[in-house]
Amino acid sequence: MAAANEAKTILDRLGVPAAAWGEGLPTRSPIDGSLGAPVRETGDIESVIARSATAFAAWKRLPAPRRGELVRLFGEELRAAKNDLAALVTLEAGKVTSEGLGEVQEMIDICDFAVGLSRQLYGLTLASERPGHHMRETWQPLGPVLVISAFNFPVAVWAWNACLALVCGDPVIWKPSEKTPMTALATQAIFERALTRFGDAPDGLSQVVIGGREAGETLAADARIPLVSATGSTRMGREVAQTVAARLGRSLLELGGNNAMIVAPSADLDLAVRAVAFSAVGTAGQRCTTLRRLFVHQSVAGQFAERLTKAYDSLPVGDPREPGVLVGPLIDEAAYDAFRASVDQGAKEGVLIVGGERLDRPGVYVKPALIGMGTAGQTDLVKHETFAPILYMFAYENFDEAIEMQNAVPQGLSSCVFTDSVREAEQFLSAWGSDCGIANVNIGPSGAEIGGAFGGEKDTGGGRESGSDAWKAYMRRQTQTVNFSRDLPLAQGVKFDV
Ligand code: UN1
Repeated sequence: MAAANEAKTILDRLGVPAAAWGEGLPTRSPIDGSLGAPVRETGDIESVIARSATAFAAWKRLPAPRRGELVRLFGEELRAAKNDLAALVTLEAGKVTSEGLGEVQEMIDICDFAVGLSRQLYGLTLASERPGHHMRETWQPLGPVLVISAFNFPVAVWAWNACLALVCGDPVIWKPSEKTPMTALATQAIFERALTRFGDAPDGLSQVVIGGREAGETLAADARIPLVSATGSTRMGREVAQTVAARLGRSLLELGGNNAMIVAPSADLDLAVRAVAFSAVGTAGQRCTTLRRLFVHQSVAGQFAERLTKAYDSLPVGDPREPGVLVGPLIDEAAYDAFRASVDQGAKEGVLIVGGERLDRPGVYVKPALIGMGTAGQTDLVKHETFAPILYMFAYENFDEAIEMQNAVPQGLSSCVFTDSVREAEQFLSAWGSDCGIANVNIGPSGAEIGGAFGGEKDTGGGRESGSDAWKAYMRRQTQTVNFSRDLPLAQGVKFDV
């Protein structure tokens, strides 16, 4: 059966209503390039926003732990549907089976995190300068949150946003990537099971908008949506940020990465080779945290390149459903064009050490490319994020220079160093070190856990999602002062007696 039709069978099983299909976006599987039935485009965006605003009025009145109960039920439904949803992620985004399962696990994990959080939306007690006064800081629900998600994490990144937003008291409007509408509809169907069990949730608490760029623009421009959380390219993020800023809304951006690894002379090279393999070629190089630049100390660069070449040579590329396959397809032909152009340019600027070929089969399957750049500087090619499995390898002489090079790109998402030197590791993690949102030691740059705040600086957009105190972005901070005295002292000692 064509992969796109297989996906349809799963959607039917998950209870996606027949009305979801119709005139609108085509569905597609990158596994074999097959087209499925189109999904209906959302016609009336105005009523989606209106429903969300109405839902907010009711949802914010429920106590946060009760809101957490909905997310707890959602986590249960996800556990029950894990295999189906993971299979869909594989069929629609092309991830290998284990990564598809991992993506759904990431959703389950954030559910658990959000449930705990629903009892821990802590504020502060502040010291008032006035006698007989209490001052505190409280976090209040914010309002409808728009989540714009990308094809490469078609469901997990929505879940990071949605689970936090829901416990914070905010309804969610989801505009998934045009490339992955089916996983979004499936997730919505699973969420609705949790809603039914929950009972008294307002209508329109979570809605999916199927559509293209225009739909996203209309939503982003609407002042009834106080927060827009967008994941995708820097180009898209810039547009969204400007639209949202023009109406003084808030945006939370998780955009491009150009993530690096430094391999120091003392590094455990076995570990480093394995880390490079997962982070540079996993998800066919289509994670925002994918390793794209490698700086290896010149004393070990030769042997490291050799070992990497061997690893790259034996990479199983193919149908992501097959056991043993580690590299699935690129999402579409446009992704291939970008891959081809960058690999060809890289071969001119440096040496194409291994990979770069396209496999002769339906779908876009490529051999991940390793390009040696020697001791050259970083050109525009290297500074640009090509969303494909291409790794540029440089040799470095001096650790400070390696850090400087790793920071000398417009993006600032993830970074890592492989070293056994405490000095190097601690320098990398210091203010003189990595300028990224994520900095790791003896771990690759991708595959972050949900418990940490996820995001990065510069062209990556500056937003933080998922763990730590990222929840605060989904709430409104309120400073409260209460006078329990029988006097009315003014702050700063101002006198105003009438
Ligand atoms: C993304 O590629 O948009 O750290 C998110 C990781 C994943 C999330 C990636 N947990 O690679």
